[in-house]
Amino acid sequence: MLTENPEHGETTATISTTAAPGAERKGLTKKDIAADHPTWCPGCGDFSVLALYFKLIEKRKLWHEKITTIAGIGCSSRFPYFVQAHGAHYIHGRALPFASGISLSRPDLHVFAFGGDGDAFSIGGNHFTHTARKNIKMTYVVMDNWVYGLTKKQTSPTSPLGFKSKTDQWGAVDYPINPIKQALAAGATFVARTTATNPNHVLQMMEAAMDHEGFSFVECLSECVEFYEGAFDAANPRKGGVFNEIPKTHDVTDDLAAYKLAGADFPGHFGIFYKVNKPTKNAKEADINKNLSGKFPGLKDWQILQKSFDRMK
Ligand SMILES: Cc1ncc(C[n+]2csc(CCOP(=O)(O)OP(=O)(O)O)c2C)c(N)n1
Ligand code: SF4
Ligand SMILES: [Mg+2]
Repeated sequence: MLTENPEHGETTATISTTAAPGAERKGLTKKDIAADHPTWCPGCGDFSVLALYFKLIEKRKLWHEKITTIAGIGCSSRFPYFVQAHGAHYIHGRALPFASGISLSRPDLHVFAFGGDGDAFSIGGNHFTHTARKNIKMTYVVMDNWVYGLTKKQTSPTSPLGFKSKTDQWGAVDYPINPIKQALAAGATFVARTTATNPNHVLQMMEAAMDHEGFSFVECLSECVEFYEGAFDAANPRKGGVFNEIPKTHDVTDDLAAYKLAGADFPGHFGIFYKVNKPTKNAKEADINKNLSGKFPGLKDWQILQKSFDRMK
């Protein structure tokens, strides 16, 4: 498959690897998964997230044909270009509807979506809400850098008050959203927070998210060294900050406790805020399909659908 981004005119080839019949299939190595050389600025936090995604694929022996990597538009959303696997760099803010279609039609795949704070919470804000409330099975990692990086420094929905940007030359006046609170309020069934400067923790959160049966959301702080340098120093012990994990006593099934925890001043807490099991839209639709196909033995799905359309005429 060849994916193309009309905005940047780039293309990337994606491959599927199969072993010869009878031969044992080896796990993918980083060499098998790495595609184009990432075009991010040296020092960008997004490199770390990509490296850990490769690690996840290697560790969990995910084959090319079993994963898909989807993103919207932004620096962070260039992600699928750098992964040698099936995926798409889609429309700004629309990664989740695209990923939803894949998830609902291909329950055998692990669907991963990546994006930035602008992509997720500005233009894609409504899609975030509805994908979360429908509990569509996928993992969504938002690389939050508190700024629009690709378009060279505009205020994003997570930029703090007073942030000076091209759209707020005198400092941001709009109250920022809190991604964790947003995800909880929307109905996400797995909500976690991590930071690109703590690789082990990023991998841990991505693995737990992938194993969750439902919509799993991970906010990953990822510094834009070009337009918001030092934004997350307070969360980085190597820069004199603190990395506070969520207290072990926290009950991850308690949404109110999670909401309260998410309200802590920056740098706040890192880890899994919320995790509950609730039927997914995938499972509910599969049930509907099963019941209907029982009523129309011998008919294919599209023929049953056609019958419904014919009745509506
Ligand atoms: C419909 C549409 N509106 C606006 C843009 C311009 N645009 C591209 S990326 C972007 C924001 C990117 O910010 P973010 O999602 O935070 O990603 P980052 O670059 O910071 O990783 C904007 C406004 C666009 N590509 N399409
Ligand atoms: S502009 Fe910022 S977000 Fe974009 S690649 Fe450079 S450092 Fe990363
Ligand atoms: Mg951003």
